[in-house]
Amino acid sequence: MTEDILTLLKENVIQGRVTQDDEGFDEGMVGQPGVSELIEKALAQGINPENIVNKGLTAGMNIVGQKYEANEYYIPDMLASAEAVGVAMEILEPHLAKSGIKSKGKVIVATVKGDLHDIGKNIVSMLLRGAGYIVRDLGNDIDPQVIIAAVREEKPQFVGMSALLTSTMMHMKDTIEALTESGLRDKVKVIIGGAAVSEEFAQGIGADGYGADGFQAVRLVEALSTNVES
Ligand code: B1M
Repeated sequence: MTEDILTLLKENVIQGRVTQDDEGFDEGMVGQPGVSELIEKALAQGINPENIVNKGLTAGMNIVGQKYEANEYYIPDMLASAEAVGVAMEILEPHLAKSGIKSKGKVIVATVKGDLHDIGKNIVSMLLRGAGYIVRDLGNDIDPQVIIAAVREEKPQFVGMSALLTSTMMHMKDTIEALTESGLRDKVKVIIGGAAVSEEFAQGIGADGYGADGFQAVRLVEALSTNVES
């Protein structure tokens, strides 16, 4: 029974179905329970929230990632799945806290100053949440000093910045310099991403890593976590 619900959950993440009213990627699924109904059902049956996240949500998003890399899924499909996971995580959040599952760490995420592109950053935030991190999303058009203040106050292990414009990407460098000037640079790992930037750029500005997509961002944070105190 547990496995059935988790399998259904995984399939509905892949289908990008938030509720029973949604069509889904394959269509014709209206009326069948979506992710939100399945999460409620799983919780009512006492299924461990950690299994719900790992075997349902994250397992589903892993398949979505494979489909995206294989050009079988496009960005709207990925967004639908990411939204389903986001809704699921909102329902699960209080239960995760209650069940005593330790979060894997905290990540402050922002699109840099002058840049209003937030779709990619939102995907990264949702995937990180799905992978078990607490994400504080500062939004878009975020001044370096706002990031510094958030690091000081919230003491995250990671800062993640996104930039889509060649005219705004240098604010990533400004932010890293501001972290250094504030004596906070060695307290956080900095990862960056977005269409304007690259691995080479990340190295050039002294970031700790670059993620080409949301899944790479999660893998990067997981890899860097082994070197970070929580
Ligand atoms: Co604009 N825009 N845009 N735009 N826009 C681009 C980026 C552009 C490449 C289009 C083009 O000309 N071909 C171009 C930039 C050129 C350049 O700088 N070299 C451009 C421009 C010029 C502009 C304006 C200046 C246009 C104007 O007004 N004249 C203006 C600037 C506004 C501003 O920011 N100040 C502008 C405005 C907009 C809209 C508001 C209309 C809208 C944004 C809506 C929104 O985000 N809420 C928009 C859009 C939609 C785009 C395109 C078409 C799509 C961007 C997107 O959402 N991609 C874009 C062209 C393109 O990229 N094909 C374009 C989907 C998203 C999932 O991908 O964000 O790359 P992406 O995120 C990926 C990865 O990059 C990675 O993971 C994500 C998921 O896989 N990733 C990270 C992202 N952040 C990460 C962080 C990480 C790790 C990975 O770690 C922390």
